[in-house]
Amino acid sequence: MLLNQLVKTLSALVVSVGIASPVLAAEVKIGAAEALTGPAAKYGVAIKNGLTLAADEINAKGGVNGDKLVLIAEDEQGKKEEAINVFKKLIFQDKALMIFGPTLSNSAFAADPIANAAKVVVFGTSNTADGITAMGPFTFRNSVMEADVLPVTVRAAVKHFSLKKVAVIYGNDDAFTKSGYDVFKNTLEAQKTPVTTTETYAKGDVDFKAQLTKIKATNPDAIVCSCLAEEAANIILQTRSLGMKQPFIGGNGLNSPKLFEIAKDSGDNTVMGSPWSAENAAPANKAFIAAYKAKFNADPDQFAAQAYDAMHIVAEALGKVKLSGNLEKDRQALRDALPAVKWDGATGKFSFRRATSKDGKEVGYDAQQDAIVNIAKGGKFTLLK
Ligand code: 1QQ
Repeated sequence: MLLNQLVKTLSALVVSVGIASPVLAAEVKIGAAEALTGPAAKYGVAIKNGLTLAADEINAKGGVNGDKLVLIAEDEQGKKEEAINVFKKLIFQDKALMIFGPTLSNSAFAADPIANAAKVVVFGTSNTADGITAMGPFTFRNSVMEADVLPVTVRAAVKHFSLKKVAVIYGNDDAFTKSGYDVFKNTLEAQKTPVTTTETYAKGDVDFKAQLTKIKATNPDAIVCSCLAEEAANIILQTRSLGMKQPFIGGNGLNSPKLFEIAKDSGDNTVMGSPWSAENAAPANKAFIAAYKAKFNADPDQFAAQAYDAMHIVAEALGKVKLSGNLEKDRQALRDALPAVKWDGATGKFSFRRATSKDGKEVGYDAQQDAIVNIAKGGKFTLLK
């Protein structure tokens, strides 16, 4: 209380000497557990940037009900154990109101139960595997599930390339690549596209020649890849070195400029779906892209856009909550305010959809958003028309 008083007095002083930026009363601590180093950092750093940009914009406009959003970003390295450690630090030590993250679904399955047990909102901006929000009522995400995106992607790719049969490759030891594979398998069956062969690899593999040689022998029209970006890029490059020219179809893992840093133009004709496109000329997206470029001197990607929107979604919910200073109550109040939020941001119109509950268990909320299908041309994704 004394501290609050002091902040207010200091704030008044700042106002009286005429500094232009708004003066914010209290601090609302928002945790972010993201992969800031290691192979998943290509996603995690973009996410941190998106969260930072949104928080800075919100604070510059007066914060949330006069309070300042303070982002506490910690590196969970894309590893389960680290995600658990970082969640514990943010919840029990930093006493964050809520947590964004972790970057990978694989880590979310390990760490989200901690947030649910502590009754703290955990908000995934990049987790797309099945079952994430089934972990508990405090789990939210604005990342669109592979189960919602892949059927749209596959249908568009089959039509565009007149595909008759495809081969499949996926990582069988990662929750996201495995879940994406399950969705691809069901989708291909439902859409009656035969699979010539299904090959697997493990996290960290760099040589895919054995699997690709088998795929080549079955002569598919395209290759479906449920992969993270770096593996996908190496798979694409090695396919070309084996003289294979097939287009690729992928999921959320491919939504990164990293794909083209490694695969360059060899990645052309890769088809993937996302709610976000750099070409979406909606004012909110144009403003986001311009602000991101100005702040980070780099082009944003889907992960930055989803994180940016996610911070705005949380701020919108917080705007409806009168924070009491009682952390337990405030965490619950944020949880209760989130489901009703609707937002039209960089990724377009967004609302929450209650997850499907199995065996009557209490569940969280998924993203309700349409996917746009993209195709790679000249080393970047462009809308597939
Ligand atoms: C997941 C994903 C990855 C591509 C996140 C970066 O979608 O792990 O769910």
